[in-house]
Amino acid sequence: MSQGTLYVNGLARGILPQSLIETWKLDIKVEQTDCEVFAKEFPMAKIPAFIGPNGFHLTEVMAVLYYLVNQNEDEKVKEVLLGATVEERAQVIRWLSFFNSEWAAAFAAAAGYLLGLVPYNKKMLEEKMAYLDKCIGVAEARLRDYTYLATESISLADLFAASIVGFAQTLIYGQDWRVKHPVLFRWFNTVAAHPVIANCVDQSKFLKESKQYVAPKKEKAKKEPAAPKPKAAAPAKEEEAKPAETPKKPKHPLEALGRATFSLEDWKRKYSNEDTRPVALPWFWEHYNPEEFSIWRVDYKYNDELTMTFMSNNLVGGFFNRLSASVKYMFGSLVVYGENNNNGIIGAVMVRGQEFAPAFDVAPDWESYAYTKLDPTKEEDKEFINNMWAWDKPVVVNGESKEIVDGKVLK
Ligand SMILES: N[C@@H](CCC(=O)N[C@@H](CS)C(=O)NCC(=O)O)C(=O)O
Repeated sequence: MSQGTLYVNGLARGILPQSLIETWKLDIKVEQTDCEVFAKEFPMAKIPAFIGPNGFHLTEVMAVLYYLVNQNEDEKVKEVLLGATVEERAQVIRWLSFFNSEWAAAFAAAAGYLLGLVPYNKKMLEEKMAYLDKCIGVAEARLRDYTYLATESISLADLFAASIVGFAQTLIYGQDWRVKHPVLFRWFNTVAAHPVIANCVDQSKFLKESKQYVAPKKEKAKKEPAAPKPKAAAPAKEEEAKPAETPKKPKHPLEALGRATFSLEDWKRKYSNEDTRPVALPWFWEHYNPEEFSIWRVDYKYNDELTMTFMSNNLVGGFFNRLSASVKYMFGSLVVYGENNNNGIIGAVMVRGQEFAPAFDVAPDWESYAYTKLDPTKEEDKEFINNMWAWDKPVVVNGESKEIVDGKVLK
C-alpha cells in the first residue's frame, strides 16, 4: 500500500512536489484533481494537496514540500535542502514563502490577463508585470553576491523557485525576458541541472518571445450550406426523394428579429481586444442600440445554498455552456461575489430583442435565475452594467459592498 496520494493538475505549485516523488521514487501516488476524493476532501480545491497514512491531510505547497523532503531517507539530502542551522532553515522558509506568496501569486494574476482567462485590464496587467520584476530584482540582489537563494547549496527554496520560474517560461516569458535578467539566469541554469528540476522543467517548451496580450481572433461565421435549388419539372428519382439523413436544425426564434445594426460581433471583439473600462465600455455606450438589444440584471435565486466560491463559478460555467445555442444573440457576464459559505451570483446580460426568455430558455436551468430589465438611461443601471462587465470594483448587493472573487464571460 502506498504511503499517500498527492493531487496536482498541471499548474505551477504542483510541479515540484510531483517531481520529488517521481525523482526519488517515493511510495506516493500522484493523481489529478478531477476526482471525487479531491473535491470531497479539499474544499479550497487548491493544489497541491496531499493525503497520507491514517487520513493525514496537507494543503499549502510549503507544508507539502517539507513533508515530502522528510520522506527521503538520506539525512544529508534533508539537511542540504532544508538547511543545517536555524538561520539556514529560516532563510529557506523565507525564500520559499517569498516565491510562493509574492511571486507566484502575481504570476497567476498576470498569466490570467495574458492568456485571456479574465477580462483584459491593461492597468492591472502592467501592475502585475512590474510587481513580478520587482520580486525578481529582490532575488537578483541576493544572487549577485551568492550562488543560491537561501544557503551555500541548492536548497528547497531554489528548487521551488526554479520550478515556478521555469513554468512561467513555458507560459508567458520568452528570450527577451531572459536576456533582461542575466543574474537570475545564471542561477536558473545552475539549479535547472539538479535532477529534481531537470525532471520537471522541459526547457524545449520555453517560449521564444514573451507573451503579449493578443486579442482573440475574429471567429469566422459558419457558412450555412447553400439551400438546394428547387428541382426542375422532371420527376425526382426515388432516391433523391428520400428525406435528408440529418433533419434541418430548427431556427432560433430570435432569428426572426433579423439582422441588428449594432454588431454584437464587433462588440465582442472590442471587449476581448481592448482595455475594458477605459476603451471597450465607452465604445459600447456609443454604439449600443436599446431598440435592438435589452440588458438584464441576472440574479441566482438560491444564493443561500452556495458553498465554495469555485463551485459557484462552476455553476455559472455550466449555465453558460448550456446557453451555447443562444450565444450569438447574447453577451454578458455573471460574477461570484463574497467568500466561501457566504457568496452569491449576479451579473448583467444583453440579449437580442426586448424579452429575456427566448435567449435564456435554451438552458434547462434558466429558471434558477431571476431577470430584471435594466434601463441604461439611468446612471445607476448603466454603472451596474459597467461594473458587471469590468469586474474592477466591488459589487453592491442589498446595500453591502462585496468583493468580486470570480466570474465568467458569456460571449
Ligand atoms: N496557498 C496555497 C495556494 C495554492 C494555489 O493557489 N494553487 C494554484 C495552482 S498553482 C491553484 O490551485 N489554483 C486554482 C484556484 O485558485 O482555483 C499554497 O501555498 O499552496
